[in-house]
Amino acid sequence: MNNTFAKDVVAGLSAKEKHLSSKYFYDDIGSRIFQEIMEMQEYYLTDCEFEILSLQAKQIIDAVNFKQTFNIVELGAGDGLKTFKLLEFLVHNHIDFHYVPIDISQGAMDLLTADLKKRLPKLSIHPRVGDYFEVLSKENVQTNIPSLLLFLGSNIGNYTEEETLNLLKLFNENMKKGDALLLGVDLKKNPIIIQNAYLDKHGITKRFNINLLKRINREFDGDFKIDDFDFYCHYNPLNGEVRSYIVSLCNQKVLLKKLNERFNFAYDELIWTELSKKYSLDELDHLAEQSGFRINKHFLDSKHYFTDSLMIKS
Ligand code: AVJ
Repeated sequence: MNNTFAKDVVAGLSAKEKHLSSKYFYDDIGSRIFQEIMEMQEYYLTDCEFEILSLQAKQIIDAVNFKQTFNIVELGAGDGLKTFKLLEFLVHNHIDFHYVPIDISQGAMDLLTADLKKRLPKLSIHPRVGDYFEVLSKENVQTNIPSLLLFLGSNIGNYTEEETLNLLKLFNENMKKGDALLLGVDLKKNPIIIQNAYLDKHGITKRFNINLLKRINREFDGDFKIDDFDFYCHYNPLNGEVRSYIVSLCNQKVLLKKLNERFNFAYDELIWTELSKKYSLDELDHLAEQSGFRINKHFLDSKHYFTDSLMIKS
């Protein structure tokens, strides 16, 4: 893990167009900053999805329409807060199911399990720690009961269109006919609303990005001068892409002692850190169709900013 991080950092900072992957944002500090982002008023995504799962849990479960005990497998569950309303609905209505949250972080899974045991003592919970592709394929072999997969929070937005298609196909291959996927996706909308969610005036998203440089300093004994870097991001309403960057404010050198690697940064040079892609409902229909699903229904929030789209493996 640490080794891939090192390799990716060196490759990304040696590239002609420098890049670092947003998947490395989430060390303990980064995960805490992400919590702060989710609490910002401008970051509407969390509230929208919470509204959908609070008000439409019954409609979603009715649409899934499993006639027997089933699994709810959540990929990248994190703190699982967004899912709580859905789980609560099921438990309170005595619907038989097992909740299988999967996350790469042991810490996150321990917290989530402890919290849910307290808040929903009757919940049958089977947390798994690991890469979700591995766990997913194992899980599928073990069970012959239907599964509802959850991939929430617009995490899909971090993948390029091609990667997204491959990911959906991979989910599909690991599902049984009739299994369902509930996919949380941020929708294209007035560009100003999207821009404000990412280029926030509090500077929290900036801290989220800059923390990656601090993490590299910590883990590889680097000498990134944090004040000599800034943050920029841009939403392109034509292709639905928010792209985030770290900007070098001067011509400078950085040494990563532990890796014995040096990098030059030109004045105003960019490091691309994140893609947060937004979709239209038509685009989602098309993606679903191309990856072996049929869209059952898009469940939208009242402002129509976000969708939890239910896709069934056909
Ligand atoms: C967790 C990937 C959905 O792209 O909106 C929030 C991460 N980045 N603010 C997103 C993020 C900047 C977030 N996802």
